[in-house]
Amino acid sequence: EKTARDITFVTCTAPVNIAVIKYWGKRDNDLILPVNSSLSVTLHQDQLKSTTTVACSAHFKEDRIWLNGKEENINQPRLQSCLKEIRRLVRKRRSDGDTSTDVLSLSHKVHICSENNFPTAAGLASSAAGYACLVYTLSRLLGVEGELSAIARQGSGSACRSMYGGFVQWHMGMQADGKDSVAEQVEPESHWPELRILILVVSAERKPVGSTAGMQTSVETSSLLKHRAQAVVSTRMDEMILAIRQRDFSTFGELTMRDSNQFHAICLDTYPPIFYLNDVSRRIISLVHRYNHHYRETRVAYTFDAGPNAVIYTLQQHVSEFVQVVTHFFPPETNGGEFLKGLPVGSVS
Ligand code: 2P0
Repeated sequence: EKTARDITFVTCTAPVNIAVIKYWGKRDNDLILPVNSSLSVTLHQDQLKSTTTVACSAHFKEDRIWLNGKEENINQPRLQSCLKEIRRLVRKRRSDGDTSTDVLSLSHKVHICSENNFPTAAGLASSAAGYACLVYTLSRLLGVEGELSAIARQGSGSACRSMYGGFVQWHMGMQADGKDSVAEQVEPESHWPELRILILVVSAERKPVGSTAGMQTSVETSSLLKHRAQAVVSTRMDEMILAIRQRDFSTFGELTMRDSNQFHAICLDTYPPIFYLNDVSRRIISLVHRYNHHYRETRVAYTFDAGPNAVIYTLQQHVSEFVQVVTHFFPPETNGGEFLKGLPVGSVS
């Protein structure tokens, strides 16, 4: 935290998270309450991340926001929800009798500057890191504590999981007000230091159907989505948490691939169908299965979000060989890929 004349500002960073049990579908669109719980791994702090500075001053006339250097509309409902909820916590702290100077005036306006160190268009969970970072930075600037993941959730569902490092579960919750729809750390990043994430960028193009619109159509039309929420995720979540606790990569990897496949099956079951995977994505899926079959062991697992890019989970000892295999079948000069990285898991700070 720094003070330049009468401006107070704070800068924080938050990493991207990659789900191994996917969130797809809301039961409440305004509060962003999901139809099922999900689980993800947060990347390391110095990898793919958002950096946000929030400044506060009595001289600012209105709240403003810049994303990657360009001013954006501050009146977006999700942004307004986050600002409103943080200011509600400030008011609560005030009404609880706290008059310390780090609780800044409620009448002060904020200026927000947020940047990603990765291409937003690549569909790599930019909203998750962005909203997690915004909410955390605001909370530091305004000196408030509380259930911040429930606030980040109202910016973007998956953002609540980037509030913690390591292995993070987003509990769907039962309440209509969403107070119990929060993220919780299952294990810290130090629990499984050999785990690695590779991102295979198949295309940096913007996705044709955004997650918010896509999952809404899925909720309205897919019976597979209902089946998954009612009969699959709960058991799979227990198995996944056990696999993580036991550092059982084989089970972790199989569950991750099955869950990615079921999510994309829901996309096909949506009417009209949504296609996020392309031919290169499907070739990567086949390659991973062939590779694992060769060793008669699940050494590598893929997962795909709302786009064609593959995220690969594996262990440190298999990274260099698998990267060689990938570059053999997808030579860098022909695949149009922009980067190929081995990223350790990490935490938010
Ligand atoms: C996930 N995805 O669990 C899943 C897998 C995409 C596929 O969370 O409407 O951007 O802002 O709550 O969080 C993307 O959904 O959607 C997402 P909103 P969000 O990571």
